[in-house]
Amino acid sequence: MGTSDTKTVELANYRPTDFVLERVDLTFELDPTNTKVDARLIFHRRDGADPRAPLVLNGDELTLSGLLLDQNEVPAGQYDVTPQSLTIRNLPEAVPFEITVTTFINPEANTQLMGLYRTNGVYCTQCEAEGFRRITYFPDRPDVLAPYTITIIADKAANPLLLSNGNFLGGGNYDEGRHFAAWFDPHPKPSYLFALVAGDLGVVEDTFTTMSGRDVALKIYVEHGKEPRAAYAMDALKRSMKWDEERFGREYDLDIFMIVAVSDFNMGAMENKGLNVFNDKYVLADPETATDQDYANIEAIIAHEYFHNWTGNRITCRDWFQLCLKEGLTVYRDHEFSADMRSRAVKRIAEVRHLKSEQFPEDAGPLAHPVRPTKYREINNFYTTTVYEKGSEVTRMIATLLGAEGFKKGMDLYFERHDGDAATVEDFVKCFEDANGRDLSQFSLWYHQAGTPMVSASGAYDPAAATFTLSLEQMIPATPGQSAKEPMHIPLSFALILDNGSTAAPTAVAGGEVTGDVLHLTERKQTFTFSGVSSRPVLSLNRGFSAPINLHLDRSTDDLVHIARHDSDLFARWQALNDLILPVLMEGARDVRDGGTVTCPSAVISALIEIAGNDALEPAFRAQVLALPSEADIARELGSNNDPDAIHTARTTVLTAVAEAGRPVFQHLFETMKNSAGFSPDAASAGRRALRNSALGYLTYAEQSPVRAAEAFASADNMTDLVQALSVLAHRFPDAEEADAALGAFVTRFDDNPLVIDKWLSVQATIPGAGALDRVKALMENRHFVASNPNRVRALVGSFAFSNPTGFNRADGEGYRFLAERILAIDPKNPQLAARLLTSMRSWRSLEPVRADHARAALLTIDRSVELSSDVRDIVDRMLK
Ligand code: 0A1
Ligand code: ZN
Repeated sequence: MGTSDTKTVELANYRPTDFVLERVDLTFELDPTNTKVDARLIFHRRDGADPRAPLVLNGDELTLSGLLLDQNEVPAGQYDVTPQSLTIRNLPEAVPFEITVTTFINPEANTQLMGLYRTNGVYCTQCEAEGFRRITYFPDRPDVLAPYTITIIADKAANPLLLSNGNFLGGGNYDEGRHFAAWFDPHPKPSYLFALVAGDLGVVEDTFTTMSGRDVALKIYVEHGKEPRAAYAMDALKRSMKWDEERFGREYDLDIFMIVAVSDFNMGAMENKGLNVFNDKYVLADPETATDQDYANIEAIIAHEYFHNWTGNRITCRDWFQLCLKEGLTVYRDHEFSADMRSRAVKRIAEVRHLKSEQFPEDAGPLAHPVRPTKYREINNFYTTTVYEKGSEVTRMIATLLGAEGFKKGMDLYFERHDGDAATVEDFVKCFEDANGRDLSQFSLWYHQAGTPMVSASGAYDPAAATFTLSLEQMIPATPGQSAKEPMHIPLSFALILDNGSTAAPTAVAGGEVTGDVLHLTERKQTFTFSGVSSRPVLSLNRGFSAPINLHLDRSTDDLVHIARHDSDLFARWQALNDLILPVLMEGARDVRDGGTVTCPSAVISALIEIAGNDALEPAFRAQVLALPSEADIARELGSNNDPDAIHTARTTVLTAVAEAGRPVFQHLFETMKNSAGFSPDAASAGRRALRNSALGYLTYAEQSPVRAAEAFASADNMTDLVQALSVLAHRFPDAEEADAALGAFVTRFDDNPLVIDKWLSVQATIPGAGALDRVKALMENRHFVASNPNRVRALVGSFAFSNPTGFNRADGEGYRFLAERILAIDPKNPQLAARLLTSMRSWRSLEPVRADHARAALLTIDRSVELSSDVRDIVDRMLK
C-alpha cells in the first residue's frame, strides 16, 4: 500500500536500473513482533549508466537500523532515508560493491498481509507485487533478478519448519533454543517471487520423476490434522507437472517443490519460486467438506501456480504493465489443462460464463482498462479479470489464428529466446510472428484497446446463385481515456449448418481471409461471400467463443433451435440455447419494470426441456443449459436503467414456467442421476450431481414446497448435495422452519471448519430480497465471523455485494451505505481487501436513477474520507469519474 497521494506510474517512463544486482543474501531472525532482517546485496553499476547516479532502494513503512558499504558503516551524509526509500550516493563507478541493510519489522502487526506476516501462528510472506519492500530496502521491481541465499533463525519449538525458495542447503541448532536453516535458489528471480514460511505444520509428501529422470520431492504443508484433505491437491500437482511436460515441454527445475496452505491470504495463491503459498481454500478438500466446484478450483489453481514456474518465474515481467504476459498466458495454460482433465466443451462454457459475468462488466464500466495498461496508480488494483481472463482469451486467439502447430512453434521460441529474461508483451508477440512469418501488429490491438468489441452480423442466402453472404461490422466502445478505436483483427470461428444438420463445405470464399473454419474480420465493415452452398444454411458464428466479443446476430427461434439440436459443437449448442432464452429474460425484466407481465414462448421452454431430457448428452452439459443466465447476466445485457427487483421477478417467472412444463423430466432426472457408487470428485460424477441438483431446484419451483429440498438435505452424503439443498431451502423458503433447521444443523455440524462456515455465510448473504442486509449485519456479530480474515469477509460481505443483486441493490440505498461503511472500516487494516470489495459497485451507472443516486452518494462518502489507502482512493476516483 502507498498513501493516497501515490503518483501515477507510466509505461512510457520505463528505464532500466542504474545498478545490476548480482546476489542477494538475507538473514532473518524471526520474532513475532520484532524480526531482524539483514540484507547483503551485491551490485555493480550498469555499463553506460551515469557514474554519479545514486542507488535508490524502495521501502514501505520501514525503519533503517544499520547500513554498511563493503562492511563499513555508511556516514550519515552519504545517504537519505525515509520509510519509503533509501538513497545512497558516491558508490563505486566500476567495481562491484556490497550493501548491508538491517531492518526490524513486526509481522504480528502486519494486517495488510503484504510482506512478512503471521497467520494462525505461522510466519508467511506475500511479496507480489510490492510486498518485498515491506521486509527490507530493495530495488523492488520485477526486472531486477538475482540468485538468493536465505538463512532463517527461529525458536525451534514454535517453528520446527523453516522454509524458503530453492534447494535446502542445510541447518542446525543455534543458541537459546533456536535453530536455523539455509536455502539457495540458483535461478535468478525478482523479489516478488521471494517467500519464507516458518512455523509448525503437518506435511503430505510425494515424489515426481521428471521427463529427464530427475526425482523431485513434493511437499504440501497444512495445519496439523488436515493432512488427509491435501491428497487431492497433491494429485492435481502431479498431473499438472506431467501435463506441462507433455503439452508444453516444460520440466521442473529444482530438487523440491513445496506448497504451504495458510488461512489468511488476500488472493487465491502465489507462485513463489519452489514455495507456493496458497489460500487454504484452494488446497483442502474431502467429500464431506468440499463441493465439486471446490475440487475444480483446487485442480485449476494448483495447476496455475505450478505453470507459473515457466510462465512468470523462468520468464518474468519487465515491469508491472506486462502483468498479462504471465497471468493471461498462465490462465490460458490452466484452462487448457482443465479442459484436458475434464469435458472440454463444458469447461469452455463455464469459462465463457465467467468471462461474461466478470470481465465484460469491468470492460463496460468505469474501471475498464486494456489487457496491457499504460498507467496505474496502485498496481494491486490491476490483478483484474481483464488482465487475467481477457489476457487468456487473447492468448487463445493467437492459438486460433496460428493453429495448434503455429502456436506451439511460437511458444517454443518464447521459452528458448526469453528463458531467464524479464520480458514484455512485445517480446511475446514477436516470437509468434518470427516463428510463423506472420504480422500480428493489428492483432496486438487486443492488448492495447480496452472495451468489448461489438460485432453485428447478418447473413443472406441466394438460392439462385447458391451463395451465402455474411456482412460483418465491428465497433469498439469508448472506454476511460480511449475515445477513438481502431478496427481489430477478430478471429471468428464459424459453420454453415444445413437442414440435415451437416456442415456446408463452400467451394470458394471471397471478401477476406478465411483459414479453416476461421473468418478473419479485420476491417470496420467486411462482407464475406461463400459459393457453392446448395441449400439455405443456418449460421453458427463465434463458435467456441473464438473471440471475446458481443455478437449481434438476428436469428429466428427456429434457426436457433436447429443449432441447439444439430450443431456438432456442444459449445455452439449451449450458445444457441442461451441466445434463445436471454431475450426472453430481458424482455420479461423490461415488462416487469414497466408494470407488465412476463411472456415465455413455449418453443424456447420446450427446447430447454428437450436438452435436459436428452440422455445422449453429458449431464454436466445439460446442467449448464439449465442454469439460465443469472440476474447479473440479464442486467449486463440490458445495459442501462436496471431494476434488480424486476430482473429477479422476471427470471423467477421464467424458471417457474420451465419447472412446470418440465416437471416429469426433472422428476426423472432427480431420481436417476444419483451416483450409486461412493463419492468420486471426477468430472462425470460431478456432472451427474450438478444435473440432479438442477432438477431439485426446478422441482421446488414446480412444487412450491420445501419438503423435497429438506429431504435432500437430510440424505446428502457429500458437500455438493448438502450445500445445494441448503441454498434451495434458504433462498426459496427463507421463512420456512425447514430452512432454519437446515442452517442450524449445518453450522453445528461444521462448527470447527472455517472453510465450510464460509459456505454457510455466503448462502445466507445471498438470500434474495431486502431482508438480506439485516441478516448480514447479524452474522457480522456471529462468533464464526472473523473480521480480520479475508475469506470470512469475502464470504459474507463479498457474497452480499457481488452476488445478491436484490439484497444489495435495495431501493432505499441501505446496501450501498452498509458497504461504504465496511470499506472504510477495513481499509486501514487491509486496503487490498477493501479495494476489491468496492469493485462490486463498478456497474452502478447502469442502475435505474433512484438506485444510481444512492450508489453515487455512498461512493461520495468514501471519496470524502481523508484517510484512504491508495488502493481504495484509486478505485473510488475512477468509479466517480
Ligand atoms: N500471482 C498470483 C496472484 C497474486 C497476486 C497478488 C498477490 O498479493 C496479495 C497474491 C497473489 C497468481 O496469479 O496466482
Ligand atoms: Zn497467476
